[in-house]
Amino acid sequence: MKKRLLSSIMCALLVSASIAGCGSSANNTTAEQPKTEIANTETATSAAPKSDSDGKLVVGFAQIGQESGWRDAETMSIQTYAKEHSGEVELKFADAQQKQENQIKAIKSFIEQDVDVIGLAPVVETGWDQVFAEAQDAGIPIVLLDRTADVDDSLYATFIGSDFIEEGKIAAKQMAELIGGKGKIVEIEGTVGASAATDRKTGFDEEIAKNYPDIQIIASQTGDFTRAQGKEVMESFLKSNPDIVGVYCHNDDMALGAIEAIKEAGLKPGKDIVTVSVDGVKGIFEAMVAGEANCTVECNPLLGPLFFETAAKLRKGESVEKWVKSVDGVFTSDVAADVIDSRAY
Ligand code: GZL
Repeated sequence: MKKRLLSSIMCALLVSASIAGCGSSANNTTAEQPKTEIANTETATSAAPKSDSDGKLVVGFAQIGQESGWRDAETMSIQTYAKEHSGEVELKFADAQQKQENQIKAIKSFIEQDVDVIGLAPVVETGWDQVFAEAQDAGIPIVLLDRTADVDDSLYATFIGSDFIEEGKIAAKQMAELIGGKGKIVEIEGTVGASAATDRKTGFDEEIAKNYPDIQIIASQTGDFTRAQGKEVMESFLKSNPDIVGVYCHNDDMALGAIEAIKEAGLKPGKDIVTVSVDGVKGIFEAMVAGEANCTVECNPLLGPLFFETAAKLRKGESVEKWVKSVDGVFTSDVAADVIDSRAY
């Protein structure tokens, strides 16, 4: 930390004159992204710009992979923001291909490169203590994006993401309404150990158990948040359970796979078997317009601007909320045709 502080002071002295031109406050006000601002480095006297980054905010982001349309939308949001603000930010981006060890390697590399802030969408909740402590020892704050990690909250600066338990509860209420409060349903879960899967299951299952005694969840299995595995799991459910009236999927991509399986079994998705899922990606709106899906609980992936805004605050030494909660909506098939063209992802 001392090394960093000393080099930062030297660096600030050496480059303070040169950053006068490159600091700017930028409002990203394009329709599809929420309005946000990046810190103006001219006024960030306490900023510790890197000598090799011309005073820019240098961020390392360890992304999970490309498992779903939602994930691709989040990646686009992050990379687009960095590109549109290339005068103020430098993004080092790693795609971990769904492997925690690759995310850990990326974080270690970002520490070696002495970035200002590290961003991470933790593929699973556990196994982060050691590398988070290394980042803390190096004086580099960690921002968790869209999934949480099971560590002491002193080891990360903030979590930017949705309330997955609430998403699960909302999905349960929607499912109950769609099936008239009774019948046998199945559940296709996200990645084993991922906070988004664990909490969407908790929220849904507890709501059903507490308020809908005539609804039975007769099977529940992971589809790893992918369309292909969602289809495989639904095929197996259909083979062993002829009387399913609804399927709850932890994301839309698995629901789209389940819809394929329902159709190949000669049944009508959205009618014989209703679907409730989470994310709000374009594909599920298209399925709802076609009458093949019934409800999606939105989970906003366009977190790029908020992520960089938060990183800029942390670099300036400002404090941030421990949980910056996304605000999400709920969309049913009766409104899908009206809103599909305005969807940003
Ligand atoms: C939610 C995010 C989940 C999405 C999936 O914040 O972590 O991961 O719901 C994605 O589509 O794979």
